[in-house]
Amino acid sequence: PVPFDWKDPLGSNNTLTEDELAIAETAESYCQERMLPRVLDAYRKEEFDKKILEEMGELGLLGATIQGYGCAGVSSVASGLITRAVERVDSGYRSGYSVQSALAMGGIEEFGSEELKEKFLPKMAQGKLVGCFGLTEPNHGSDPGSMETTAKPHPSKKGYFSLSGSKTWITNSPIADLFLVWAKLESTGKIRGFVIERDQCPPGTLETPPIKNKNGLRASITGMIQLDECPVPEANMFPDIEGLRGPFSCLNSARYGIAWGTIGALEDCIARTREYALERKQFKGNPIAKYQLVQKKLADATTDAAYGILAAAHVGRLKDDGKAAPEMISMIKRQNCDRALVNARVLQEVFGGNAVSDEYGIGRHVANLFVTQTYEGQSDIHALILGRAITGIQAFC
Ligand code: TGC
Ligand code: FAD
Repeated sequence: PVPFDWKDPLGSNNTLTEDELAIAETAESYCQERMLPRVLDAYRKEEFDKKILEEMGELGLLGATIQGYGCAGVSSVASGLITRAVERVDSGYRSGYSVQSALAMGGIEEFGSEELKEKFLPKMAQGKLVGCFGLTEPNHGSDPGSMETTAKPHPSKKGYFSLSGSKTWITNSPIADLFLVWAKLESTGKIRGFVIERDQCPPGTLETPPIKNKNGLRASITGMIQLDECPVPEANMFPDIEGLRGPFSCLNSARYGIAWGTIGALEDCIARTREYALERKQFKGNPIAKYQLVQKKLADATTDAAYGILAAAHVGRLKDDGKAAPEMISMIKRQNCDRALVNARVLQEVFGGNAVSDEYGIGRHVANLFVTQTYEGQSDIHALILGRAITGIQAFC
């Protein structure tokens, strides 16, 4: 019989191409050798090292699905494998990476003018320009359609818009060079996308204070975007997209990535728990891995991880064929985030008191996975998106 591999229980690696396996190998080696040694300190100090994006850029891992502009042009499955490798280390590193690649670069690539793409994408691919994505506001999270940030013609600068409003909980904002901000055009009331360049903003028109003392995702930097009559060139508005379809199209790619990434975090929890359970002895010198209740926890988690990867890979193939409905992405984002969080919380029990020490890594994953279940559409919101698609009736309000 074919031997069972607990690290790849349903043989998902057999469905990958040679190129995808090579990209996964590059990403896994980088993440384990260069990222993992930094994460505990970064998490304790609540610091994100910007150099990480430059290092990933050197390896061709940023904006990897984009064709041209210095990007690798790989498959959606390959980009999922990168995301899984990064989040195996930490969801916060994956956040910084996803916002750069899927939300900021992805948005510019999908909706930006040729001029914007040529100006920004090559430097973003090298990690030399850091991007962020501003949709959420203090009063509007799950319901971004009610946003209050506005854009109107600038009163004194011809050819410029003036943007005012606040975005909050924005990954990368305190260190970003570029801000993809969604705002309502005052003349039409329609949502439009704007690229704001930090170094072009007069003093006092753009502030990006960090949000400190988070109890999850501490290796990622999060902040606000405060705009006070910020002048933005008309050429920096996305020309042909209006309404929520703009930000939600970017979110399709980022949510797809989270479906892969959270399983990477769960796989790390499984590996750590297995190792601990084989070493820790209780009752007559038995390793706790010998006990049935501990084995069940590992069996449940490993099963959910294996199903999660196959579903993400399947949707990735459909995405590249233009056959992935947004609701499929809602389904895998919700399911993989929820199952990763539930299983990580259960596996944490296997560490006993040691679960409380950050040296064991499991508590960090649990705290991070709560955030992944919340951002890019909280799980209940994705349930309602699915409910609407199943019944034809929307239940949001
Ligand atoms: P609704 O009527 O559903 O749709 C409005 C327009 O948008 C279109 N649309 C989509 N287009 C492409 N892809 C999708 N997934 C789409 N979903 C909707 C839709 O066709 C329509 O287009 P049009 O042309 O007819 O106007 O809008 P609604 O206001 O009823 O929305 C409801 C709801 C709940 C689905 C939506 O607001 C929602 O998804 N809320 C969740 C908010 C969210 O996900 N925020 C994410 C912020 S970014 C973030 O968290 C980044 S964290 C990253 C990190 O650190 O890793
Ligand atoms: P709310 O919308 O207030 O929801 C609170 C609760 O109410 C949730 O459980 C929700 O499911 C529930 N709820 C709301 N409406 C309904 C309803 N109709 N029916 C049933 N239940 C409902 N945003 C960005 O734009 N860019 C970023 O880079 C970004 N990064 C983030 C990083 C971190 C660390 C965090 C924590 C958040 C980030 N976010 C970002 C914001 C994130 O997308 C929002 O937090 C999320 O969309 C939820 O919005 P909210 O926090 O306002 O919660």
